[in-house]
Amino acid sequence: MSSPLLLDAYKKMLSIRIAEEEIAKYYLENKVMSFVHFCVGQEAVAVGVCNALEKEDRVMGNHRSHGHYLAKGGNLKKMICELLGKEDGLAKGKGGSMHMIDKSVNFIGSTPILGSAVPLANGSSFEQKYSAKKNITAVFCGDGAFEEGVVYETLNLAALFNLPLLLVVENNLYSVNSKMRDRRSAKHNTEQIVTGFGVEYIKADGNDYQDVFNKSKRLVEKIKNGEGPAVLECITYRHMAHSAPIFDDAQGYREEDVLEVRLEKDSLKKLKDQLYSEGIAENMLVEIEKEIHNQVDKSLKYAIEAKYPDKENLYANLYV
Ligand SMILES: Cc1ncc(C[n+]2csc(CCOP(=O)(O)OP(=O)(O)O)c2C)c(N)n1
Ligand SMILES: [Mg+2]
Repeated sequence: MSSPLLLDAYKKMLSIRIAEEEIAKYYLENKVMSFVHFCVGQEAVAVGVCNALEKEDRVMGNHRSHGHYLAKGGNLKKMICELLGKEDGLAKGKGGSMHMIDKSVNFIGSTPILGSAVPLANGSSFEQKYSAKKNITAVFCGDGAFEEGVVYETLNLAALFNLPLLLVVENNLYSVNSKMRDRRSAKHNTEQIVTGFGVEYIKADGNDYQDVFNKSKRLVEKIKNGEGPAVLECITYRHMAHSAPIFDDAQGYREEDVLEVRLEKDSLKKLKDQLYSEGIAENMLVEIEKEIHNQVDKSLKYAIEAKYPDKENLYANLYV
């Protein structure tokens, strides 16, 4: 992959990380009006997959979707407004971190009920196929959500109708803090489950941008070629706690992904090392980081100063 493409990916991943690290500070000051599930450590999955998509391709997310939204070309100001409950937010400040939607970039929604976005995304891919559109829908779900029954119903229907669906299983080893071996039989085999439905399956190193991008690209091309749905399982590490911007290593539940390993295998570190080895100067990366901080600060300032919804609009667009 050429240096400009890698540099572009690095900027996107670093923007997500810096945005979340800055949001974390506000969260700890109780200024964020919503639960937040941080994706620090998982940026290569979001950017690797979304870089393999076109703007017209659609994406759906879950409860941990800041990275997915920003990687799809989302607007950071609007995302932060949503977290702070401001009217200019993606769901007019009423949805929070787990209910983001922005049709202008074909991010068609995120839902925190585990697995629930998967059949919705399948509906979108059904519409794409039967309207003879050339695009696909990609949906992200975690390893915990992959255990929900509705995911299997979706795989069955997607295969039956040969739908243009890419299911990205972001396997960060835990569902909250519960380990795979406490949730699945030792004989559990995700590849066999997926291929048993007649759906293609590929595993990627979710801590490696190039691996995620190359495998996503291959699958997206096949799906667009009418070869049917696919699952990309990305093994990745969540650096922070399940739903707070704190480091929870002291809880002792982590095994493979202890701090030293997370830092060593960090996708941003890997990309940075690759850029250095291709001759990118250190001061260039320092400047890029400064510029990203500037942009994030501006977005935060904008969101802090933005207005809350008027009282009379509080119940507008609410359906339940
Ligand atoms: C149907 C359902 N059950 C339980 C929950 C509570 N819950 C929210 S996130 C989460 C863990 C999800 O794990 P995973 O799918 O692996 O995603 P990760 O948080 O690791 O990104 C749980 C149990 C929920 N949101 N929906
Ligand atoms: Mg998980």
